[in-house]
Parts: sequence; C-alpha cells; structure tokens
Amino acid sequence: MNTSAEVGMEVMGLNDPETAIKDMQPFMELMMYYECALMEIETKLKVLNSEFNIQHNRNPFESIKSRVKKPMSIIEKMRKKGLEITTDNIMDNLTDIAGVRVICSFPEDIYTVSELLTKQDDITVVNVKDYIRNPKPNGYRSLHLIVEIPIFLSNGKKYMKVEVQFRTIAMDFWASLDHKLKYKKDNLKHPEIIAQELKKCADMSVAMDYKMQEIRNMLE
Ligand code: 0O2
Repeated sequence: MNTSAEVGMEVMGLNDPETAIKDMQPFMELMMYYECALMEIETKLKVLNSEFNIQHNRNPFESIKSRVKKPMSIIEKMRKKGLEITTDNIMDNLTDIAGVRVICSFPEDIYTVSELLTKQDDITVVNVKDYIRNPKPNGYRSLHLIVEIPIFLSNGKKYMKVEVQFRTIAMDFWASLDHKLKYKKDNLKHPEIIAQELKKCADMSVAMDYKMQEIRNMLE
C-alpha cells in the first residue's frame, strides 16, 4: 500500500525522494487550505444549528460529515479532465476537493439551512445544482452548492471552494445504496433490475419525506 508521502509525490509528479519533501510543500499547503475552509463552513453550520435550537426548540439538521478528497481521487479526476496536475490547476478546475454533507430530517429544512448559510456576507455561491426539485433519472436527490469562503492566513486571506451537499436522512440512505450499485455494477448479472428497484425506493422515499414533513408541520 502507498504511504501518503508516496501518494503526494505521485500527485505532484515527483520521482526523486530527496527533492520531494520540498516540492510537495505546495500540495500539502493546498490541502491544509481546504481543511481550513471545511472548518469555517462547519462552524457556520454549527452556529446556525445552535441558534435554531434555541429559537425553535429543534435542530434543522441531524448531522454533518466533511472530508477532503483523497489524493488518488484528485489524480484520477485531473487525468479524466486531461489536465496537468499542478496546484493551480487543481484549485481552478476541481470544485469538490473540500466537501461537506449536511443531513436534515425534512426537505423544508434543507432550503432553510442552505439559505441561512448562503446569505452570509462572506460566502459567495458559485454554483447550485438542485437535484431535489430536479432529481436525476436514477432517482438521486440532494441539493448541491459550490460556495467560496475566505480563510484567514498569516499572510492574508485566500478564497477556497467547498461543495456543500444537503440531503434528508432518507435521501442519504438511498444514496449510500446507490453508491454500492455504482461500484458493484460490473460484477452483477442484472444491474438494470436493481437500478429499477432502487428507482422505486427513491419514489417511495420522496413520498415518505413529504408525508413526514406534513405531519411535523401539523404537530407544530
Ligand atoms: P464522491 O466520492 O461522493 O466525492 P463534478 O464533481 O462537477 O465534476 P458532477 O457529476 O457534475 O461532477 O457533479 P454533481 O452532479 O454535483 O455530483 C457530485 C457528487 O454528488 C458525487 O461525487 C456524489 O457524491 C454525488 N452524486 C451525484 N450523483 C449521484 C448519484 O447518482 N448517486 C449517488 N449515490 N451520488 C451521486 P463523486 O465525485 O461522484 O463521488
């Protein structure tokens, strides 16, 4: 198995271990910037959760998970795009290196939290893909935002892009099963039948999400 230093060397296209440490510095720094951007977004979300809890006596989201894309996935994606692997190219062309997934109980909360987050004046919305209002043909639903956020370093500020995915618990449950299908498809006899069954689950879970939201609203 590759050590992270070896993977980092591959990312930077380096062969010579002696110069590798020096030359890997920009890549390590870039990854650290993305980590910092994730911390900023996470803090903003946690603040909103606390405030919402005090004002409305409930949490608008259940959990958040964040990750920085693995070096090997960065390499694969850059190769797929036919781009030379440099830190500038990575920053300019990949928007999902830092990713946060926000899991809400109800669809309405997704739009409430995403709006509260994006109206903050240090956040710029770069792109929105609303797969809840426009689900993918396979049944995938989630709200995807690419936002840009400043991080404050000793020598000034840097603007970093973060992908924020909002889903309900049901959408997340469905997506994890669909993810398995994606990776096991080639070894399955009838992947299309499983895909059809999954699509049926997606339709059922939409109905359940909105029915439960309706009940929640009646209770409130
Ligand atoms: P991972 O491992 O989750 O990061 P782009 O990222 O813009 O180059 P694309 O497909 O235009 O590529 O972006 P899009 O549609 O915003 O989707 C990006 C991410 O959404 C995926 O990341 C998945 O996490 C999730 N996603 C999108 N479509 C599906 C789907 O049909 N099923 C499931 N389970 N997840 C989906 P990655 O990079 O594919 O993977």
